[in-house]
Amino acid sequence: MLKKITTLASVVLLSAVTACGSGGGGGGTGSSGDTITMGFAQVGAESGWRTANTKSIQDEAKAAGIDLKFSDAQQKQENQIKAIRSYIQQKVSVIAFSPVVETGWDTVLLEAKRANIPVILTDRSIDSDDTSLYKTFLGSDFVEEGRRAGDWLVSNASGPTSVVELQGTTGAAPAIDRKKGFEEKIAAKPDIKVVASQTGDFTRSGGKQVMEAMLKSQPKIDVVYAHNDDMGLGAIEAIKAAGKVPGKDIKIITVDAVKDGMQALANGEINFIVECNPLLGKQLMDLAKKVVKGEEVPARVVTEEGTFTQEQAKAALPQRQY
Ligand code: GYE
Repeated sequence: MLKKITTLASVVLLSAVTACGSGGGGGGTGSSGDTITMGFAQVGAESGWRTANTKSIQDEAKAAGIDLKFSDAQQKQENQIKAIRSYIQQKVSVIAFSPVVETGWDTVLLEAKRANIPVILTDRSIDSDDTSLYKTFLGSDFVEEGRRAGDWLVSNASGPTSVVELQGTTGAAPAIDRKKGFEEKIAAKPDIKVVASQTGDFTRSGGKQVMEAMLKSQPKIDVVYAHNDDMGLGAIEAIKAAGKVPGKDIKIITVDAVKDGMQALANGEINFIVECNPLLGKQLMDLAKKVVKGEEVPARVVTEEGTFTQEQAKAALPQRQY
């Protein structure tokens, strides 16, 4: 499984359920004619992954003839809630968003439901008992990504190994799940210990800052596990500034596989990357058309992904789109 590379995202459809709700999937009252209007509340522009994700959504909305209203919440939940409320007021046909954190969405999503506007979760999920608040969730399996990172370390570590973890945004699904999957796998080797774990907020500057502090406070660091490429790239800067060689003195594992990360992997500064595919636009627009028509959609759509070693990164880089 570790060796498997998927260059193009394909889709695994899990449990198909009926798109419930009051006929027609709601919404649409404010759209002119047959044009679908989508309100999309993006997390922010915190990483290379996010930039590629935003471009995919904008390009594919255009290609699908969907009128896209797009907002950037600058990593703040309150901004996303405001954007969703404004989409409700504008009576868009469908709302899609990538929740910055997992909890605290019930109230605003209930407002959307009462306004009869269907909601699609993309990329990140929410933690709510009420699954009627959204029609479907399209995105990666973040626990599995964490497991793949842990598997690699278990097969490649020898002797006592001190790991520092750079976590994503506190409370975000990918931060919670990537930690969980990784811990699950390294538990098999008690020699591997996470000696420090802190958030770098999924940004390059955050990763650099946290790594600088860890290099000062930790007597021995063998491995960095960063929840995304950008934080790993920030950590590389800090490691170099401390006079150490990234990829050799300190091994680095990241998640995403965006171009800058893949380049660092090919150069030997990162040791292993778990892929997370940001190109969700096409699948999102297809789902949006269906929920607006009131058609059946699967409750969960999982993007299929692989992993990259240094050699595999060298081979894949020339064709990498993002
Ligand atoms: O891994 C990270 C971004 O939610 C999967 O968010 C996404 C994550 C991605 O900031 O780079």
